[in-house]
Amino acid sequence: MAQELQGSRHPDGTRFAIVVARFNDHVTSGLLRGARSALADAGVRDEDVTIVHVPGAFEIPLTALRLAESRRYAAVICLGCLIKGDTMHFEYIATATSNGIMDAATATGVPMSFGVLTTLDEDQALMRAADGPGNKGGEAARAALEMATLMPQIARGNERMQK
Ligand code: DLZ
Repeated sequence: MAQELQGSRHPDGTRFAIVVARFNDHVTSGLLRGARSALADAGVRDEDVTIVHVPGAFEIPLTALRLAESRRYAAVICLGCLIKGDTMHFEYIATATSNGIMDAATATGVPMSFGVLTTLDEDQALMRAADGPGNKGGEAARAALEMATLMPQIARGNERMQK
Protein backbone atom coordinates (compact mmCIF):
# COMPACT_ATOMS: atom_id res chain seq x y z
CA MET A 1 0.00 0.00 0.00
CA ALA A 2 1.33 3.45 -0.90
CA GLN A 3 2.31 5.74 1.91
CA GLU A 4 0.97 9.27 1.58
CA LEU A 5 2.34 12.23 3.47
CA GLN A 6 1.04 15.76 3.81
CA GLY A 7 1.44 18.64 6.19
CA SER A 8 -1.29 19.43 8.67
CA ARG A 9 -1.30 23.22 9.11
CA HIS A 10 -1.60 22.67 12.86
CA PRO A 11 1.91 22.77 14.29
CA ASP A 12 2.54 22.38 18.03
CA GLY A 13 4.82 24.93 19.61
CA THR A 14 6.81 25.60 16.45
CA ARG A 15 8.29 29.00 15.78
CA PHE A 16 7.87 30.90 12.53
CA ALA A 17 9.77 33.84 11.09
CA ILE A 18 8.30 36.43 8.78
CA VAL A 19 10.56 38.62 6.65
CA VAL A 20 8.67 41.60 5.29
CA ALA A 21 9.92 44.30 2.94
CA ARG A 22 9.23 47.94 3.77
CA PHE A 23 9.19 49.03 0.10
CA ASN A 24 5.53 49.47 -0.93
CA ASP A 25 4.64 49.34 2.75
CA HIS A 26 1.01 50.23 2.01
CA VAL A 27 0.79 46.79 0.34
CA THR A 28 3.21 44.72 2.44
CA SER A 29 1.49 45.78 5.68
CA GLY A 30 -1.64 44.05 4.34
CA LEU A 31 0.36 40.93 3.50
CA LEU A 32 1.82 40.93 7.01
CA ARG A 33 -1.66 41.24 8.53
CA GLY A 34 -2.84 38.28 6.42
CA ALA A 35 0.15 36.14 7.39
CA ARG A 36 -0.19 36.87 11.11
CA SER A 37 -3.89 36.16 11.01
CA ALA A 38 -3.35 32.78 9.24
CA LEU A 39 -0.74 31.76 11.82
CA ALA A 40 -3.06 32.76 14.67
CA ASP A 41 -5.92 30.78 13.07
CA ALA A 42 -3.64 27.72 13.05
CA GLY A 43 -2.99 28.13 16.77
CA VAL A 44 0.52 29.60 16.53
CA ARG A 45 1.13 31.82 19.56
CA ASP A 46 2.13 35.42 18.91
CA GLU A 47 5.31 34.93 20.99
CA ASP A 48 6.34 32.14 18.60
CA VAL A 49 6.39 34.53 15.66
CA THR A 50 9.43 36.71 14.83
CA ILE A 51 8.87 39.52 12.33
CA VAL A 52 11.89 41.00 10.61
CA HIS A 53 11.54 44.20 8.56
CA VAL A 54 13.94 44.77 5.65
CA PRO A 55 14.25 47.71 3.23
CA GLY A 56 13.07 45.99 0.04
CA ALA A 57 12.48 42.63 -1.63
CA PHE A 58 16.14 42.43 -2.64
CA GLU A 59 17.11 42.15 1.05
CA ILE A 60 14.71 39.26 1.76
CA PRO A 61 16.87 36.27 0.68
CA LEU A 62 19.93 36.97 2.86
CA THR A 63 17.73 37.74 5.85
CA ALA A 64 15.71 34.57 5.32
CA LEU A 65 18.94 32.57 5.00
CA ARG A 66 20.31 33.89 8.29
CA LEU A 67 17.03 33.19 10.08
CA ALA A 68 16.99 29.64 8.72
CA GLU A 69 20.62 29.08 9.71
CA SER A 70 19.73 29.98 13.29
CA ARG A 71 17.68 26.73 13.38
CA ARG A 72 15.13 28.50 15.55
CA TYR A 73 12.29 28.46 13.02
CA ALA A 74 10.26 25.71 11.38
CA ALA A 75 9.70 27.91 8.34
CA VAL A 76 10.31 31.41 7.04
CA ILE A 77 7.52 33.39 5.39
CA CYS A 78 8.79 35.94 2.87
CA LEU A 79 6.62 38.96 2.09
CA GLY A 80 7.24 41.76 -0.36
CA CYS A 81 5.73 43.68 -3.21
CA LEU A 82 7.31 44.44 -6.57
CA ILE A 83 5.31 46.67 -8.89
CA LYS A 84 6.45 46.86 -12.49
CA GLY A 85 7.81 50.27 -13.45
CA ASP A 86 9.34 51.78 -16.56
CA THR A 87 12.82 50.32 -16.09
CA MET A 88 14.36 46.85 -15.83
CA HIS A 89 14.59 47.08 -12.00
CA PHE A 90 11.47 44.97 -11.53
CA GLU A 91 12.83 42.05 -13.57
CA TYR A 92 16.22 42.04 -11.84
CA ILE A 93 14.84 42.28 -8.32
CA ALA A 94 12.04 39.76 -8.94
CA THR A 95 14.46 37.18 -10.34
CA ALA A 96 17.06 37.75 -7.63
CA THR A 97 14.44 37.57 -4.88
CA SER A 98 12.70 34.41 -6.04
CA ASN A 99 15.95 32.59 -6.85
CA GLY A 100 17.52 33.79 -3.59
CA ILE A 101 14.62 32.56 -1.48
CA MET A 102 14.61 29.17 -3.20
CA ASP A 103 18.40 28.87 -2.81
CA ALA A 104 18.18 29.75 0.89
CA ALA A 105 15.49 27.12 1.45
CA THR A 106 17.32 24.36 -0.38
CA ALA A 107 20.68 25.26 1.23
CA THR A 108 19.29 25.08 4.76
CA GLY A 109 16.42 22.59 4.40
CA VAL A 110 14.16 25.09 6.14
CA PRO A 111 10.94 25.68 4.18
CA MET A 112 10.38 29.20 2.92
CA SER A 113 7.20 30.46 1.38
CA PHE A 114 7.04 33.05 -1.37
CA GLY A 115 4.63 35.82 -0.49
CA VAL A 116 6.28 38.36 -2.76
CA LEU A 117 3.82 40.00 -5.13
CA THR A 118 5.06 40.76 -8.63
CA THR A 119 2.29 42.83 -10.17
CA LEU A 120 1.85 45.02 -13.21
CA ASP A 121 0.22 47.86 -11.26
CA GLU A 122 -0.71 49.02 -7.79
CA ASP A 123 -4.37 47.98 -8.03
CA GLN A 124 -3.38 44.35 -8.62
CA ALA A 125 -1.10 44.53 -5.60
CA LEU A 126 -3.68 46.12 -3.30
CA MET A 127 -6.27 43.50 -4.31
CA ARG A 128 -3.91 40.69 -3.30
CA ALA A 129 -3.08 42.33 0.03
CA ALA A 130 -6.67 43.09 1.05
CA ASP A 131 -8.09 41.39 4.14
CA GLY A 132 -9.88 38.12 3.41
CA PRO A 133 -9.28 34.68 1.93
CA GLY A 134 -7.46 36.04 -1.16
CA ASN A 135 -4.74 37.71 0.90
CA LYS A 136 -1.40 36.41 -0.45
CA GLY A 137 0.33 36.86 2.91
CA GLY A 138 -2.21 34.47 4.40
CA GLU A 139 -1.64 32.09 1.52
CA ALA A 140 2.14 32.18 2.10
CA ALA A 141 1.65 31.54 5.82
CA ARG A 142 -0.61 28.54 5.15
CA ALA A 143 2.00 27.10 2.75
CA ALA A 144 4.67 27.59 5.43
CA LEU A 145 2.50 25.85 8.04
CA GLU A 146 1.95 22.89 5.76
CA MET A 147 5.64 22.57 4.84
CA ALA A 148 6.73 23.00 8.46
CA THR A 149 4.65 19.99 9.46
CA LEU A 150 5.52 17.96 6.36
CA MET A 151 9.33 18.17 6.63
CA PRO A 152 9.56 16.34 10.00
CA GLN A 153 7.36 13.55 8.63
CA ILE A 154 9.75 13.03 5.72
CA ALA A 155 12.76 13.17 8.07
CA ARG A 156 11.19 10.50 10.29
CA GLY A 157 10.57 8.34 7.20
CA ASN A 158 14.21 8.70 6.16
CA GLU A 159 15.38 7.69 9.65
CA ARG A 160 13.20 4.57 9.56
CA MET A 161 14.62 3.58 6.16
CA GLN A 162 18.18 3.89 7.48
CA LYS A 163 17.53 1.49 10.38
C1 DLZ B 1 14.84 49.91 -5.84
C2 DLZ B 1 13.53 49.18 -5.75
C3 DLZ B 1 12.57 49.34 -6.77
C4 DLZ B 1 12.77 50.20 -7.96
N1 DLZ B 1 11.38 48.72 -6.69
C5 DLZ B 1 11.12 47.92 -5.62
C6 DLZ B 1 9.89 47.26 -5.52
O1 DLZ B 1 8.97 47.41 -6.34
N2 DLZ B 1 9.70 46.45 -4.43
C7 DLZ B 1 10.66 46.26 -3.46
O2 DLZ B 1 10.43 45.51 -2.51
N3 DLZ B 1 11.83 46.90 -3.56
C8 DLZ B 1 12.09 47.72 -4.59
N4 DLZ B 1 13.27 48.37 -4.67
C9 DLZ B 1 14.23 48.26 -3.53
C10 DLZ B 1 15.12 47.02 -3.59
O3 DLZ B 1 14.42 45.85 -3.23
C11 DLZ B 1 16.29 47.19 -2.59
O4 DLZ B 1 15.80 47.46 -1.30
C12 DLZ B 1 17.22 48.33 -3.00
O5 DLZ B 1 17.67 48.16 -4.32
C13 DLZ B 1 18.46 48.40 -2.06
O6 DLZ B 1 19.23 47.19 -2.12
